[in-house]
Amino acid sequence: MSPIKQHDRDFVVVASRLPVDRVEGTDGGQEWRPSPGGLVTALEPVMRAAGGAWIGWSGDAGPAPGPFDADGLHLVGLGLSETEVKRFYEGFCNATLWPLYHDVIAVPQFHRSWWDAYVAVNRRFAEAAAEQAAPGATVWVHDYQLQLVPKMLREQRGDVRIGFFNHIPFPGYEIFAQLPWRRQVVEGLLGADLLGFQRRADATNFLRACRRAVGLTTRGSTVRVSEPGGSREIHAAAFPISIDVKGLAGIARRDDVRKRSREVCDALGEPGLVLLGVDRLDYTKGILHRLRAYGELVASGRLGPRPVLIQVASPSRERVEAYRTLRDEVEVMVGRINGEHGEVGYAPVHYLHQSYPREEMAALYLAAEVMLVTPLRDGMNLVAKEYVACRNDENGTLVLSEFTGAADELAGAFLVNPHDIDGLKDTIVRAAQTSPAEARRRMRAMRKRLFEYDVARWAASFLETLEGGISAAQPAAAEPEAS
Ligand code: GDG
Repeated sequence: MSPIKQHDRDFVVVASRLPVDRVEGTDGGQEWRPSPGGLVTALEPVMRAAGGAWIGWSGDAGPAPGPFDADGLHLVGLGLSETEVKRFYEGFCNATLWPLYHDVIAVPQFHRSWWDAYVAVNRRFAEAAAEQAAPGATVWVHDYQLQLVPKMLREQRGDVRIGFFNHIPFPGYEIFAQLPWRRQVVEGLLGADLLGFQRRADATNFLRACRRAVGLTTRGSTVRVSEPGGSREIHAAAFPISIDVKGLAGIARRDDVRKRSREVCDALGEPGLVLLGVDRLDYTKGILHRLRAYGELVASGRLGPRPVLIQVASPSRERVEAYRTLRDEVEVMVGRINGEHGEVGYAPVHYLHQSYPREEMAALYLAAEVMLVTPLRDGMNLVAKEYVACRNDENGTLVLSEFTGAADELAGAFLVNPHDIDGLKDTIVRAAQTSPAEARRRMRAMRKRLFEYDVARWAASFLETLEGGISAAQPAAAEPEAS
């Protein structure tokens, strides 16, 4: 553990989770293992250059691990009690805000005790940020779990610059208005100087909530709020997140990964067609709709002989009831399709309720002729971008829900409305039957966009706008490409 130093960090990231996981060490003690995600990849260079700190929860119930250095990053671990894990994380974050912000696909639950826990935990994060930030520092707060932090932090530290990025959609006002604490949430967010969203539509929805829930006036992407010391301008705009494109394309180019991809195909026997789905097992991802469409296609023979769908459904939020129910439903449907249409040596669906290393994921992306990304609602969806990044061979087609942020950017995809099962079936068939030349043209267009705008550019454009204020507010909004 490094000695606790305060007020000396020029750049502070505040996210619900630390970019490391606590694991059992070889000596029986506890160790921290990096959990590489897009966010840490994007922010690591900025963190290192600025000697930044990352504030987050370790992921377990129990006391705070406190500040420590891991892998060259300064981490400040906060603790959540077992009750807070239930009420804040599983409750207000995952059973109130998550369904509400994803168009009420599941019914959001509103409990006052959950809200109280949300306020208390947000306050703890804000206090930790106030303690770490140097005078005039930049603090970047992430996601729906921490929407009250900007205001709470500003109240303590009027000198810091505060950015907030929302990774999930911001809902239309008729839905958002259901939240009993809508005003507090909007006011919490307005503590920031810059609010980033995945799509323009999310920013527009937020600006409308400012007008309707708080009665503020908005002008373009700007909201003006009056405060005791004068008035302040806040900007809300789209900054579509991306991935470490070159890093992933590099993994997909490796000999061992390409060899593994051939092994996967061999292990499937002689599949007529390989389709792939990769999702956290979450009801927003449209897995049931996808399975219904695919099952009917297999039954009708429209995909030709022996198609195989590999469905990776990585375990997620297993203590939340809606997720347990979904798992049961998915597994019943997979069993039914395989039971009715499989035979000895052939299963139409390979369902994998597991998590895999990045190399294995890249090998699967390379094996897939048709990638199915069909969420009912998704802020961005990184899986779609990962598939495109891996296809150095410019082969493969992407079926993509129009209700994802990625659909605004990846115009070479076959866009679908996943609620329309017949439309989904027709689109999957179309994607499977595309000529190689047409598939290549589409893949090239998607790769061009992706390689131009990777996660480093995303972070840089957000931070530059935050530093530059209104005159630099030229958000990297996604412009659809001609397809
Ligand atoms: C939220 C928003 C937004 C999945 N299984 C394995 C694995 N994954 C990786 C994927 C991808 C990531 O998890 C999932 O990212 P998504 O973007 O698809 O979705 P969410 O988790 O819901 O993320 C979303 C995102 O935040 C970023 O702003 O795009 O809209 O909901 O990277 O590859 N990775 C490995 N093994 C697995 O088994 N290694």
